[in-house]
Amino acid sequence: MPEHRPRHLPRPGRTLVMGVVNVTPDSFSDGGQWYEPEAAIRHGRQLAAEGADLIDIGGESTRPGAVRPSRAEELRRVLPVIEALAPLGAPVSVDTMRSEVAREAVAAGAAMINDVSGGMADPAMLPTVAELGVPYLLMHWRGHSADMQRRARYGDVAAEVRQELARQVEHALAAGVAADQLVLDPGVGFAKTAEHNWALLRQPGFLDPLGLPVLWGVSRKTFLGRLLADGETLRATVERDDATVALTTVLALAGAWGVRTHTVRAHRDAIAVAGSLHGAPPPRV
Ligand code: PMM
Repeated sequence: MPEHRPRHLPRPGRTLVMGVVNVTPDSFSDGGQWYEPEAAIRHGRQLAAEGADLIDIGGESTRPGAVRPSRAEELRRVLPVIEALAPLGAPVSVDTMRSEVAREAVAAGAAMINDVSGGMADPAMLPTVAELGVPYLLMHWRGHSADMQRRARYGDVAAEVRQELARQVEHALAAGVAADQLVLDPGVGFAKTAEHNWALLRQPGFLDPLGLPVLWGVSRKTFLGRLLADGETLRATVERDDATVALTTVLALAGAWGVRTHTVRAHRDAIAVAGSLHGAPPPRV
């Protein structure tokens, strides 16, 4: 195994920042910007230089209504980028719902699997994760993006998301995934309306009873576009970063394990501020 492939979760003693590289023509937040491998690799290097703790590389857009790429196309998108970025220092995670992509990504140097379906999209995913023995980010999910917003129906959103995540954790453990390799994600915007997202964010410790680290992906999402809208016009995706930093601050103060974001430096700064407020000694001058 190459040395750049840690088998355990990083635990830097503060909220960590996962920087996003979407190697897709159509992701909602940065669609097409990093589609060419050279552009994606340059962007990943930039995120690592800004202090990303993890670099998340994905080849499938999960925007509402997105059409899935073939497995071959997904591999063609992500593998060269993983191979180039894995040796740089910041561990790489692969954002995929497909077990075959996860397996090839780990062979190419990925240190973590980020599965937005939490093991539901591909029945081979959980046994594959168990076999590979790498950290696994398990997100709350109710179905593919094409029609997921039809599934945004809850009585008590926090209780139901917690219960459904607990069920997937059971499946992961039963498949042989080690508990200390699991991170949970509430899946902001996935089969959730803006009001559902805010309800979860108002109680950021709602997954604490499950006893696992939690990462939040709120960066540039539509509910922020709506919050900051000018009349009927949503705030443009790339102009939602300041609001995303505000949420990172709140989540860091609440003790989140990690945040998944499109920019890095401002989030590292916000987390440093939150750490100081929490009582970590301020750096000496
Ligand atoms: N959101 C997106 C993609 N992957 N992974 C995790 N773990 N959590 C998320 O919230 C998440 C994700 C969609 O956003 P993007 O198109 O900006 O990557």
